[in-house]
Amino acid sequence: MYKLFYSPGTASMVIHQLLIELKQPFELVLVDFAAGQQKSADFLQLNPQGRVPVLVDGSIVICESAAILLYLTDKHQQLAPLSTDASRAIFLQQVIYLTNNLAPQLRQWFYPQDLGFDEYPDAVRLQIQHNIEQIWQQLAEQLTKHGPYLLAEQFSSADLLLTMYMRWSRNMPKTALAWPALQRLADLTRARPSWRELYQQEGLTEWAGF
Ligand SMILES: N[C@@H](CCC(=O)N[C@@H](CS)C(=O)NCC(=O)O)C(=O)O
Repeated sequence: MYKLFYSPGTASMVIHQLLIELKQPFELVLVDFAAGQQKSADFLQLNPQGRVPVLVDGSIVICESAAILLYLTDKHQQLAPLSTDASRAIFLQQVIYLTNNLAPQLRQWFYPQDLGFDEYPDAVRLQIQHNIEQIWQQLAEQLTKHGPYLLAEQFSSADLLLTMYMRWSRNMPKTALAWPALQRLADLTRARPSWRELYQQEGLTEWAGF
């Protein structure tokens, strides 16, 4: 059985929802951020970065949400095109684009201490906000032309990843839902039974969409 180290509403969400979608048995292990458990010696042995998610599959320990996503979709051959499918390249591109471009900007927004600040000076905060909004704009343009999903008509785990990132923008000055094509994708993901189950299991309420 998989073991997922998680914290509600954080980067572990996408893996949690994916495991529900894949109908795989898993055990959830709460990493209590308020108690600083992500920096405990035991947890640092699993992930020296002190971050969730971490997935344990027997003797295999995997960190990094995108890597876990690719590992699980390959292993179960669901929610991602197979390596022989024409859409595989675009799937990889979408996942890597999100994790290499959007995720670091969001991390900066929420973790000023990563850059040595307690709170950002206005100019820095505005620049990060601008960078994030530019990415929403690029994604929205793409989805307007070739949506509603990141693989056009084909729903995939990349959409779960993007929806998680969109959720994090809910209290930003301009949320991802300001772009209709992004709102459409978010609504499609949020209409899935796995989303409701995820919310119940993590005790989430905000941005439920149901
Ligand atoms: N690149 C990593 C980022 C993971 C990450 O930043 N997780 C955050 C929660 S969203 C975390 O564990 N934060 C705890 C901390 O930094 O102390 C991934 O995608 O898995």
